[in-house]
Amino acid sequence: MTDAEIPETHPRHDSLVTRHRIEAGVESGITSKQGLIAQGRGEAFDYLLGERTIESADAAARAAAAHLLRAEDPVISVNGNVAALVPDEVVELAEVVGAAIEVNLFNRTPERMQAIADHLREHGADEVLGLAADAQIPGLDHERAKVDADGIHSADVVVVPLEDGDRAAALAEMGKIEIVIDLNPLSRSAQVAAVPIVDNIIRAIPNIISNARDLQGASPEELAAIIDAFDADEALSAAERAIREGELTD
Ligand code: PTJ
Repeated sequence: MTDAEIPETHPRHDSLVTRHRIEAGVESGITSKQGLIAQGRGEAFDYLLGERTIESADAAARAAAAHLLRAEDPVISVNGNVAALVPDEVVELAEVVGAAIEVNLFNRTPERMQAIADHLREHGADEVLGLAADAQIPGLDHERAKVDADGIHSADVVVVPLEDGDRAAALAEMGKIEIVIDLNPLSRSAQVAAVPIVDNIIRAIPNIISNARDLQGASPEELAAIIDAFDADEALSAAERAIREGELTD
């Protein structure tokens, strides 16, 4: 079944489309098998959130847009799940905020690196970083530490969706401003982020894009005010409350 064949009226339409994309990602060598497990975990949190963008995630998406517009060298990190789920949206966000795109994998193999870079180019990316791997994130074991010197290594703001906690912590140690997209507010990645967006990536990236378009002409003072008003701890607590106390409808 393709995306188009899943009826829009189906009560779990978005969830089925997402599953289908991850499955196709595994079949084409983009997504790791562990990516299926990660997707299942994310889905459980999303179900408890009511498969909607909660208010605190909306505020986080706006703060993320403000950070990205203010950044000197923003980079969007892409793994196998992100490439399978939102390739068009990653390319669009990179264009709107002037960010680089870098493939950075937990289960790194040359074949997957290449397949993901090709996939992103097929979806309109001009340049995809990550293959040079000529720099290291300090404090991590070899494969996971590999990054590009002119990409993640020198970035000031990094978008790290569905990230492994150790690497997110190591990037924060390097002084990067991290924008983490993760449906689990208790994950270490979300906890170390300057801006944790507790939302499904299929909603979060389009939300950052529309906020970035809206803030395109904003003054540095306006961007600073949005960034200062955002409280990461409060956003995480609000997400945890929503998950623990949410009312299930079906
Ligand atoms: O492609 P690779 O080799 O880099 O591997 C990528 C995965 C995701 C397999 C790897 O980074 C991994 O194992 O991640 P974790 O530790 O399972 O963490 C993934 C996090 O993303 C979990 O907290 C999930 O709840 C969350 N998540 C899963 N799907 C989504 C999500 N968050 C937002 N949107 C989703 N669709």
